[in-house]
Amino acid sequence: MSKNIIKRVHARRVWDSRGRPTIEVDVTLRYGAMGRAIAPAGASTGAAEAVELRDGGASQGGYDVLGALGAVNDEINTALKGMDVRDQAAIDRMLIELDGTENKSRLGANALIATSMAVAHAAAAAEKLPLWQYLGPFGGGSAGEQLPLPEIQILGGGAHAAGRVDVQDFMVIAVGADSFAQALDWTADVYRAAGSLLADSGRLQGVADEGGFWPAFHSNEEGLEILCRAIEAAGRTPGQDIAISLDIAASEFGADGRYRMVLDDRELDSDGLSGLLVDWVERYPIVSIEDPLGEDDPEGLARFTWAVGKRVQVVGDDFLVTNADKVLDAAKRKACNAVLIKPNQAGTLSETKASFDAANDIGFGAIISARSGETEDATIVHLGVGWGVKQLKVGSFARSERMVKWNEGLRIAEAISSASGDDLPLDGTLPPRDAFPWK
Ligand code: 2PG
Ligand code: MG
Repeated sequence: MSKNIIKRVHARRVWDSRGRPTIEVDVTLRYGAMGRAIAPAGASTGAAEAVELRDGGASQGGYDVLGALGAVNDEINTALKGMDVRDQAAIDRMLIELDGTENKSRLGANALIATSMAVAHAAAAAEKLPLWQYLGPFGGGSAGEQLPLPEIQILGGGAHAAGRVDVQDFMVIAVGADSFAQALDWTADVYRAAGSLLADSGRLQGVADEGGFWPAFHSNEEGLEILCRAIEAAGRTPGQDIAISLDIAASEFGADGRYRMVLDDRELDSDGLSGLLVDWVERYPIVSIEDPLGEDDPEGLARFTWAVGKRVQVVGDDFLVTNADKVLDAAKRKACNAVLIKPNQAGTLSETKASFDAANDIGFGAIISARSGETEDATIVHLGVGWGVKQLKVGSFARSERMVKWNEGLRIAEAISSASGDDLPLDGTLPPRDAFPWK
């Protein structure tokens, strides 16, 4: 039907949460329906991620995106004009072929992912459906009627806080919450409590890239202690109501099996770091650890997963870069048991979905995730609900580029309950507890 035919693909330059330029794409259809999406940007990127195209040079410290912008407005617009917006697979194939490189470095993963996501939004708009619904059960998709379980950062470190703490994300997961809204309520209390604890002890230095507190700690382990105390101060039981999740982002402070933890003033080999984390797992209510070892250390990851993988979710982010083949390979090696799903690491929605499908096929857990550089774009929440991804990571519980995602989840929760006719709670059904890899 011609209402689904792409008339124009147009990019403009907008700004992300770090004040850097990024790409926004509008896909307009023949009868005027329009979809819009913005590319996010990582700071602790995996070496094998699809490459975002930055201009280099003097403009905006080298971060400008005029090359990627031109790619959308010229080549991509010409190629996609006249295509049926519902055929996401064909459009993504066209984008991949047009780029022609292994890592999307010619047109840029930022140009491609903003286009690919805007195409999905336009297809949903033509059907007058929100994206989650277009992708999900009411649009003939396969997802359930659940909101993903939020994984929310309380303290930020690593590349998001000038390396002041080596561990990148100290997060909480409200494992005992009954609904999406309750998980947010509980986490808001923990976030506030952590802020007060840090301020009262004079250790509050600021707020890191994703909105988590940026603390002046004497050791990485202090972060775990503060999390437990904040959970208790919020009136919850650590481990039972609210558990701890870490993103070690180990590739940021180690390579070739050597890890330098600056705050703890120690250098560890692969088994040393692994041992330290196993010790933390024994002593703190940790249910999930992301990138515990470097992306170049699959044997170490396999040893770590062997040690804790029955009771802890071991997540590959930099290690798997949202790549279906790498997910399958990791499963064979038994290196980790879950994958972080970031659309811009893959470069197109079809490739992103393929890595999620691969995870499902082999029984890996999956977390759909934002980047440290974000905007008002809330597409990942729609993908999470529409595809049926069980966990969602978008940073902390502050700053609008984060809150826009949590708030979109609340709106979707309400819409699901009124659209379903079943007796679903307005505040968002969460996946059953035994759905998580750490159970
Ligand atoms: C990560 C993300 C989000 P970045 O490592 O998981 O926390 O960070 O976007 O910088 O890669
Ligand atoms: Mg990570």
